[in-house]
Amino acid sequence: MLIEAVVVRVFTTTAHTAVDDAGHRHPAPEHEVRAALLEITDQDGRTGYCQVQPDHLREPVLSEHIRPVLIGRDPWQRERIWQALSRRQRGAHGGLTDRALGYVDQALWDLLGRRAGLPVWKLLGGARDRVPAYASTMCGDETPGGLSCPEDYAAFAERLVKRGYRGIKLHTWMPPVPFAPDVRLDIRTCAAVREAVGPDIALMLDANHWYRRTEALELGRALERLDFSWYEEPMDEASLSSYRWLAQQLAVPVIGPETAGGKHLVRAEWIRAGACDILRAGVDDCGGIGATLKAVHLAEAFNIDCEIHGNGSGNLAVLGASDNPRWYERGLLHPHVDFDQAPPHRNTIIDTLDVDGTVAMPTAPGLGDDWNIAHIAEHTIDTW
Ligand code: LLH
Ligand code: MG
Repeated sequence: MLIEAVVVRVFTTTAHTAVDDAGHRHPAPEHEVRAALLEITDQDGRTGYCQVQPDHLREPVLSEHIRPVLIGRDPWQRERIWQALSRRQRGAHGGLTDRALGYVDQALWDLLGRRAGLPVWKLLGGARDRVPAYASTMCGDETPGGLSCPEDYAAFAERLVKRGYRGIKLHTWMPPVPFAPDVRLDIRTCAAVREAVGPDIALMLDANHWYRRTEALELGRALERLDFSWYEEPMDEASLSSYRWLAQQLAVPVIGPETAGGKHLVRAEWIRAGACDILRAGVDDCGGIGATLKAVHLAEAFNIDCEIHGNGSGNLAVLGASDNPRWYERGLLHPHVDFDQAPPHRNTIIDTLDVDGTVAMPTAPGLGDDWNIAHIAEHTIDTW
């Protein structure tokens, strides 16, 4: 059964968050946004879906790179398709991103799972049927009672623990917030949260991503004293040497790389260089489910964890298929946003939190997303 159509369907939906000038997400009044689904359909009329950023998968990318590889190909040749796309990246000069490969890979896995009548995490190995979730906060802001000061973070952390979370990751302040970045403020915030939740809750920090080495070291030393479980992206990840320098001086585990290009290959270099104690990969950064699993298994072979960046069904599929990530990243969360409310284009959310702080793997065939197909059809504004 061969692939017959590859379409991006753009539709409108509503959101309660928006990104600032630097791409960090914050609460916003309810407003209409554009979203999109990548749909890969076979000759039987079965379709695999992946939600995509419409501006990250434009028509020229589909027509010049993706359709020529996929149309007429057996979807069960998923790795062959991925390798063909991966090799096209060099000649595409940035036009075919790791993210685009990730979207295609997830939609293909969804199609294969639906064809097999199995959830993808089971097809991939079935390592566990639920995973502990950590609460991942939004970045700091200037909203009183939001995430505007150490006391706000501490109060929010107490709420999260009552909700069942056994782990919390703080994203602190980053520009364009006018008083950011500020190492001392980050330290005071981490201390306030540790004080609020006590010693038994795992805490992690994802701080300003552009500190200098000396600032990153000062912050890392404080995290050691506060018994944090990991320290994430305090510097530009393009500098492997800086992370090696940092990891060699700190006892708190340094995790990375989250956003560096180069898929599983660059992650091998980070392990080899001793630039991280915990590896990091996610389906949208690393080129899809297959490539993220390569990174996870690579880490396993070195007896290190690989923590998964981001939420969603593709990342859950990886988590259900492996056991050296410890956590699912649930968020981004904020005291003023109801994360449990499904947006209109979904009937239910994929990652309901149970009282014990875990999330169950989906049971439906494929990736398990519960799309509101009627809403999407009625609100479609473009297809390419
Ligand atoms: O800078 C941000 O807005 C966050 O760090 C964001 O990228 C988030 O996805 C993240 O890093 N989670 O770990
Ligand atoms: Mg991060």
